[in-house]
Amino acid sequence: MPPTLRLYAVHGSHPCAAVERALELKGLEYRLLEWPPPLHAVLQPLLFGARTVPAIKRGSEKLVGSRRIMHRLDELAPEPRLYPEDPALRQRVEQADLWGDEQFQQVARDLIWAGLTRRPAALVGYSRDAQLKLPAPAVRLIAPIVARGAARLNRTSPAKARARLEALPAQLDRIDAWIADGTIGDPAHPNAADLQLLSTVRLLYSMADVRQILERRPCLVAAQALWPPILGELPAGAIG
Ligand SMILES: N[C@@H](CCC(=O)N[C@@H](CS)C(=O)NCC(=O)O)C(=O)O
Repeated sequence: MPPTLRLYAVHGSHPCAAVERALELKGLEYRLLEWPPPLHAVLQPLLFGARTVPAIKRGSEKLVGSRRIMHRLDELAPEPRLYPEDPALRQRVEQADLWGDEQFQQVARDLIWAGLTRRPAALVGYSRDAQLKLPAPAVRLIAPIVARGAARLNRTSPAKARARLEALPAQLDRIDAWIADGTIGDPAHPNAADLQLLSTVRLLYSMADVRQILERRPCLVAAQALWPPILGELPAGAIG
């Protein structure tokens, strides 16, 4: 029997949602383990030698990072492919995936943690379907500390969030162009770049200050075809 695959995640993390969807698409069995933040910052380095999630463990094999994991999943279960076989298309998907991992993911982290620092009570909504069920008053109590800690880890601030918001339309244009040229956006065959980019779009849409920028965009439609909306909401005025 193959070893059980364990996915280590933090609830609400967009790259974790991307990897989880990849596992589902491939029909791979897995166990999800959600660290309650900020415990991940202590426990992930002990277990994986790195602080970030997603990470997977399969027997003695350990991997950290959404792109490394998705490449490995293509080896473990080749169909349906996350990285296309056609070399030209694969190159485009790899490029979009890389940009999503190294640039675009951080936009959502900078916005959400800056926003939650100003409106910590919103963390209650985002935690509603977490593995660790804490009563709402307990989440409300720890939310300011969690938000401030995460904002510090991500080096974000209200000023940085405002700058991120201004730069966002051009970044969404880039994703919509990848949909237009067929790099991503085939709902019947989501690839690694779909999961990487659209998981971030989905998280962005949970923030009221960002919604207007996303409305009617092809990337929002594509994200909504892959996932139901996120339960939480960052209220208007939290950013900006
Ligand atoms: N870009 C990397 C990093 C992911 C990343 O930064 N994940 C965040 C959650 S969305 C995290 O682990 N943050 C915790 C921390 O930095 O301590 C990936 O896709 O795996």
